[in-house]
Amino acid sequence: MTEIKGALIGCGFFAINQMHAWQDVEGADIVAICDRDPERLKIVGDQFGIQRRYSDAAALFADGGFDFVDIATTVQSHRALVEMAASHKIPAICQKPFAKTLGDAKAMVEACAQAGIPLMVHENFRWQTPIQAVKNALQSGAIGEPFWGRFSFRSGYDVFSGQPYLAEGERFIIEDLGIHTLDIARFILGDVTSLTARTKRVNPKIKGEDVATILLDHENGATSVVDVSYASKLAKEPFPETLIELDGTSGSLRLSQGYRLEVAGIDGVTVSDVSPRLLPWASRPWHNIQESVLAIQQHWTDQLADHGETSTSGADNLKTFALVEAAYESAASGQAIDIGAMLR
Ligand code: NAD
Ligand code: 89V
Repeated sequence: MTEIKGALIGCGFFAINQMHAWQDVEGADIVAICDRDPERLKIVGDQFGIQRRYSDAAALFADGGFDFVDIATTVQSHRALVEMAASHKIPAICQKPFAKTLGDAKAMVEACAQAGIPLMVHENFRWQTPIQAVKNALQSGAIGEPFWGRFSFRSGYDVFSGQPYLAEGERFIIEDLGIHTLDIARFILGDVTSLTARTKRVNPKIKGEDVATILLDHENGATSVVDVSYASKLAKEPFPETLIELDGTSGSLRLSQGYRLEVAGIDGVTVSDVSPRLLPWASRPWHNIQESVLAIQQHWTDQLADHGETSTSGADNLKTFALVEAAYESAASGQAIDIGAMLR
């Protein structure tokens, strides 16, 4: 099989997972890396044996020699780098959060559409083994038509030691973590028509909100709650598990801590272990996220080879990103937000 060649921009904390996953992906290889920080460039270049190293993305694109770019920088540079990829007609993966504003995100989707290149947002949480298991159980019809859901991520894990910038932004949990949980809610129950949110900051050492409770109305008539917290001190730390409750016309489903999936439906009650694999390069408790990084990057590679649309394309992710913007707007105004109006 001919390997598709990629270049990765941004050799920071999370890029290590992406580089490990690229080594495992069938059909793709990273041939060049770029970071404006020489120390990060050296660490990642040496660890993964990449000789082509750039401190400037413009120079990387000018030299070319790759079929896609994986943008693993933080949000500030996403729009400029995606537009640079579009101007060179290079298919692009962009980390979440996709952009700083919905306006920027729409412009990035438009730039890639004009250039005729695929764009995928690295929205990996829906690719987690337990989330895929919930989706499959629902699609099997076991619980009938879902009318209510809860998507919950409550933790006291110290995310700031690995990602210190998370303590510094005006916005925190919805933009960084809730974005994944909102995407899972869309993935499981479908698109959203309106949203109401309330937020809080409990940890006095950080700038943004660390607790959010969001009520969603889905197009199919279901109602769901997305609740996220980094201020919850629990008896057993669940990081980074998303817990799910779904009630349907013929039964119910519960994804609970420890990757336990219970389905009570037309065929009785089944309980299964939907734990992720511990990949050789992964470490607990991150292995759930790390396995999903491999899954989404394999999906990108397969779709690029087959000229198919990715599950979390830029266009798809606008509908998740709109929920993030709407949640902040609703928390500030106290009002419900019409999502359709934001996307028009
Ligand atoms: P980081 O700050 O550790 O790394 C970012 C790197 O990008 C840095 O080394 C920086 O020097 C480099 N960089 C920034 N702008 C650049 C530019 N214009 N050109 C070249 N290099 C540039 O950040 P991180 O924690 O690795 O996070 C990166 C992104 O990954 C964020 O958007 C974050 O939200 C996301 N993330 C996703 C997950 C997930 O599960 N999907 C988990 C953690 C982080
Ligand atoms: O997925 C993320 O973006 C991470 C974390 C799971 C720690 O919130 O920042």
